[in-house]
Amino acid sequence: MGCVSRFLVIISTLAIVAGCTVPKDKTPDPNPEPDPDALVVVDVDGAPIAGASVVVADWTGFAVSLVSSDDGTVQLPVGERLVMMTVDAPDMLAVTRQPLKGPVTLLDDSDRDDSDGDGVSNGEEAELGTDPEVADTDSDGINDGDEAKVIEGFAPVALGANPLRRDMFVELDWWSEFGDSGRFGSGAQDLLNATFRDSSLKNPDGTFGIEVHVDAGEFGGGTAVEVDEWCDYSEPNPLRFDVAPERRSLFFHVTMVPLREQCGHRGIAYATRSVMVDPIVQQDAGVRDLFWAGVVAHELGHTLGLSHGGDEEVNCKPNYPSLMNYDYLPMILMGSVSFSRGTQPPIDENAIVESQPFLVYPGYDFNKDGKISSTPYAMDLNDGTWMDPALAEMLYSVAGRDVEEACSSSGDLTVLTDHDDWPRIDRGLPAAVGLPLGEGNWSPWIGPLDEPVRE
Ligand SMILES: [Ca+2]
Ligand SMILES: [Ca+2]
Ligand SMILES: [Ca+2]
Ligand SMILES: [Ca+2]
Ligand SMILES: [Zn+2]
Repeated sequence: MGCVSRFLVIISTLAIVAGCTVPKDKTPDPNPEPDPDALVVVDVDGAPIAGASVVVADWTGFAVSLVSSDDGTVQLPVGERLVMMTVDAPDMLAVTRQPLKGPVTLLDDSDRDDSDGDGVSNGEEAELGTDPEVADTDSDGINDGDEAKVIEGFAPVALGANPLRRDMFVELDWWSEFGDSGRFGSGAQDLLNATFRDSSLKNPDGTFGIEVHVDAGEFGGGTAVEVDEWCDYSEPNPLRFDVAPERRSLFFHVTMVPLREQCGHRGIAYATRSVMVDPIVQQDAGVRDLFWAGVVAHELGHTLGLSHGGDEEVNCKPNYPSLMNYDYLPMILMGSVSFSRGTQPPIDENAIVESQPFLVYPGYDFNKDGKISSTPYAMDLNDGTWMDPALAEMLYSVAGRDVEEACSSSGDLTVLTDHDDWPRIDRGLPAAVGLPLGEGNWSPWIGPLDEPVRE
C-alpha cells in the first residue's frame, strides 16, 4: 500500500491524523514478542538441562552467549540473521550445528580434560577427529576450538572455518568510484581459491591446499571505500587496516584502489597481512578476474613470506614457475600458473645446455638462434628475454609494462634455482595469523624495519 492511500484510509477511520505514517512492517518493534519457532530445547535423554551454554553467531560471525532456562529452553534472538550455534554444558559433549531451532540432545563426555588448551575437550576432539595434544591440528594459525565451536565475540566457524583443513580469511575493500565493477566478485574468488587449492599441502581431512574465504561484503566486512588518497598509507589514513577489531588477529586485508595511476605501483604488500592492489578495471570481466586473482595471490604470497625468487630476491628466473615471479605473473592471464612446487632443475648461466628438459619442453632455445644446442654457453637468463617474444609482449602489454622494466636483471651470471613455495606458505600462514594486523612487516620472515614490498 502506498503512502497516499494509507493516509486516506487513516483519515476515514480516525479522522484527525495528519501527514503520512510509516507502514508498520517497516518499524522495528523495540519489545518484540518471543518467536515460538526460534526456540531451542536442551536435554539429555529427554531430561531438560538448565544452565547450558548456548552461543549463537550471526552471518557476520558476531556471536553472543545465552543460557538455557529451568525447562531447558533457550529463546534465540529475534530479527538477527543467525547461522550457527554451539550448545555446551558441564560434563557433556558440545554440539555445534545448523540449523539453530529445535531440540539439542547432549551426550556424556567422559574425557572433559582439555590437554592442549584449545577450547575443545579430549572427548570432543575424539568426535571431531582433531588432535587432543595439538591446539591447531591443521596448522592454519586458528585453534581447533575457534574452528569447531561458536565462541562469544567472533566465531570463524560461522564463516566456514574447518578444524581439519587450512583456512585463510581475507577482507577485501574496493574504491567506491569503481562501483560494482571494482568489487572482487565470485569469478575472481573462485580463481583465487583454485590457486591456493592447487597445492602439495595435504590437510587432515584429505583435501589439499588452503581454503580462502573472501569477505567482499558477503560477511559484512568488505566495503566500498570513499577516500581518494592512498599513496600515503601512514597511520592517519582511514584505509589503513580498515577491519573490525575482533577480526584483526585473523583476517588478511586487501584494498583495491588505482595505485598505478597515483603511486606508480601495481600492488604493495604492506605491514602484516595487509596488501593493496590496483584493480585495472578496464579489462573485460574474464581477463579482469584472472588478473585480480593472480595479483592478489602474488601480494598475499609476500605476506606469507615469499619473495620474487621464492626464498631470495632474484626475479625472472626461467626455472621458477611461480606467480611470485614477474616472468610468470602475466601467465595468470592464461590461467596456467600457481605457486611453484620446486621441481625444476638448477640452471647455471655460465654453462647453459639447451638440450636439457625445461618445463614441458624436451629442450629449449634460450638464446633464440633457431636450434637446440647441446654445447654449453654463458648468458644472462633472468632478464625476461628467454620467453617467446611475441607471447611476452602480448602478456606484458595486458599487464601494463614491458619485459625489461619488469625484470631488470643485474647481469651477473649465477646458478638459478627453482623454489618449492608450499612449505614456506605452510609456515607463513600460522606465523602471519599469529600477529596483530598491521604490526610488524609485510612478511613474518622479515625484520620489522624493512620497507614494504612494492609490486
Ligand atoms: Ca583440546
Ligand atoms: Ca586439539
Ligand atoms: Ca586450525
Ligand atoms: Ca582450518
Ligand atoms: Zn611482488
